[in-house]
Amino acid sequence: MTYTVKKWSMTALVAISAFALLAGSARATFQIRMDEGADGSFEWTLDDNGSVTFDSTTIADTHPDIGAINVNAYEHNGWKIQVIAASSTSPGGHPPTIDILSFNVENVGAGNDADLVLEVSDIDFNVPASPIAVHALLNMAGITIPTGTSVKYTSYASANNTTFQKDFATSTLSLATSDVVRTSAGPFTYTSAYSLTGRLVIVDLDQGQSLNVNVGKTWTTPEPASLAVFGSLFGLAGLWFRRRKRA
Ligand SMILES: [Ca+2]
Ligand SMILES: [Ca+2]
Repeated sequence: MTYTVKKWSMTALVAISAFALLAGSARATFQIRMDEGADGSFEWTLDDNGSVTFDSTTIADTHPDIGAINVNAYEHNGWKIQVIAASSTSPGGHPPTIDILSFNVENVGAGNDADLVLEVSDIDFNVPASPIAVHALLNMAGITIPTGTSVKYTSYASANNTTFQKDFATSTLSLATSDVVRTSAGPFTYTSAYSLTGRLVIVDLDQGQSLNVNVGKTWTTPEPASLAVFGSLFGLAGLWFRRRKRA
């Protein structure tokens, strides 16, 4: 009896794994890319569950799930990256989200004054039932920004449904040591599947300084309920900053 159950379990496991692989190869459109130099062109682009070699360094997604990318430590061009973790909820996640869960970076290069740019993107987000607004959100409670450094996160949506397509700069969030500037536009109406892109730019992180950006987020809010949650989160963040300023 035990043997039969085990055998059935093994068969199910193999079947599920095969299905996961098939589903994975069909839906691995989630990508991240990074620009570490001053030339403005991207150094590398990494597919979900893929790997890429640049400048003799192999960068691989170590997270087996589709919709989740993990990049472990490497060093290039004066930048020491400890970890990048990002996620996507395409096609049907609620709310539809492109997320930078963790991005840990240190400037270790003498005379390295370039901006650091990280972008995440995915396609095939489901057609919304009603007009949607797209927001950028950073979890400010987790970020300590060195004096003189700024962080800017912008979210984009595109009806062209192409990765890294930046048709609408729907929302921007800029952070310096104690200033938060947020702009927002929309909602937009889509009649077909759309793509989401998040762009994180770090400016003037000096040599010897490091930055841990905990949550950069591009998400869409189709329902008023989500907007209320977003508003209260933002209110809390504002409260935190006011308290910090007073201290
Ligand atoms: Ca470059
Ligand atoms: Ca993955």
